[in-house]
Amino acid sequence: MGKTALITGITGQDGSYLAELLLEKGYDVYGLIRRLSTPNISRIEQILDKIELVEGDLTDQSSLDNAMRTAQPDEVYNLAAQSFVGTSWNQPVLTGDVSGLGVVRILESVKHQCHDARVYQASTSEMFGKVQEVPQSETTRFYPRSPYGFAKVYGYWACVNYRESYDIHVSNGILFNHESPRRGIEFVTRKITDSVARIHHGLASELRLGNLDAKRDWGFAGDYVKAMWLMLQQDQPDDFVVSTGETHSVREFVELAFEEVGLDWEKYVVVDPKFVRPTEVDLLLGNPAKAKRVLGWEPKVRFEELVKMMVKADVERLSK
Ligand code: NAP
Ligand code: F7E
Repeated sequence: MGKTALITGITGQDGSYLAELLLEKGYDVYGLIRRLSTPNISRIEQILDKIELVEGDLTDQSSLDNAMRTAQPDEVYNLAAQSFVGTSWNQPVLTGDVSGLGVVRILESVKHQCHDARVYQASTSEMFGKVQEVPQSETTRFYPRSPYGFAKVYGYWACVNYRESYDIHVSNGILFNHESPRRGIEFVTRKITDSVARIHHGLASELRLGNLDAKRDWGFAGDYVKAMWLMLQQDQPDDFVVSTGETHSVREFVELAFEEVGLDWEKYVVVDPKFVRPTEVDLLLGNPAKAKRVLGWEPKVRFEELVKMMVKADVERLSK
């Protein structure tokens, strides 16, 4: 018999790629979806007839219990979060409630409704924050630099604790930044590629950004959801860094994106203090050796290809 998965955050970037991957593998896929005045289903429109949506919210325990009872999942992928670091300073309590306490609600629900389900928790390189060593691995000490970062550290340790206290098969994927044409428009990569496409089509004349010196280990979301799945196929739950092992600055991303449409970025980019954060994560560089060794996972899409893919998609979208 095929397996059943429940994905929280199915309407997000990763949720949509993961749902497609699991459908390809023959899973019955359930997705938790929260009530909004205008439904946000643009990323999953192409698979709506193949998945089941269950209403629920990470801040509401009974809705999570109901989702677990309805789906009876073999695997639970907890991808839902208030995931934008910038917003987390303006909404620190909400961020803690959804991205931190929400993890405990999921674990409680699994404990009571479907104890044998395997759980994936969307942990993050933002937990390393002000990095204590380079590159960062599973043993690097955390030093979060935002309300998002410290909410995720709470969620991470909740998973470790439920694994040890209740024998729940729960794994943390410590994923470094991963992007795609489906990335939310507020994140820097997509903000850049969308603006490059607008400038290319004559729809905009400048791009306002914050810190161009920040460095990130950027990969492709389509590659990273495969690592999530692989983690839940292991007999033993564990924690894994998922990254490319390369780091690039925001400035490098900008240069390459403008180059793709034959423009000189320095004529269009304006540094605006409005986009500079109260505390910055200056440098992220992950060591994915354990994911390679244990899971056999490696990223396929490299930095240049990722930038090209995203610029191309935005140029095509806006030409319609
Ligand atoms: P995303 O595009 O922002 O998607 C977040 C999802 O969470 C959306 O489906 C959103 O639903 C849902 N959500 C938000 N608040 C919720 C609530 N209260 N109850 C239920 N659902 C809620 O994020 P992503 O890039 O796909 O990332 C997926 C997960 O990985 C997140 O947990 C993120 O923190 C983590 N992560 C991301 C990266 C990255 O680089 N992308 C790296 C490491 C970790 P709506 O559509 O209704 O808003
Ligand atoms: O910022 C700098 C900004 O918002 C990247 C989330 O998926 O990855 C993501 O978090 C860098 C930062 O992503 C602008 O200061 C400059 O240094 O694209 P971002 P993030 O904060 O790294 C981690 C792994 C997650 O877990 C999160 O959920 O770019 N930057 N100028 C800017 N950033 C934005 N957004 N906008 C700017 O104008």
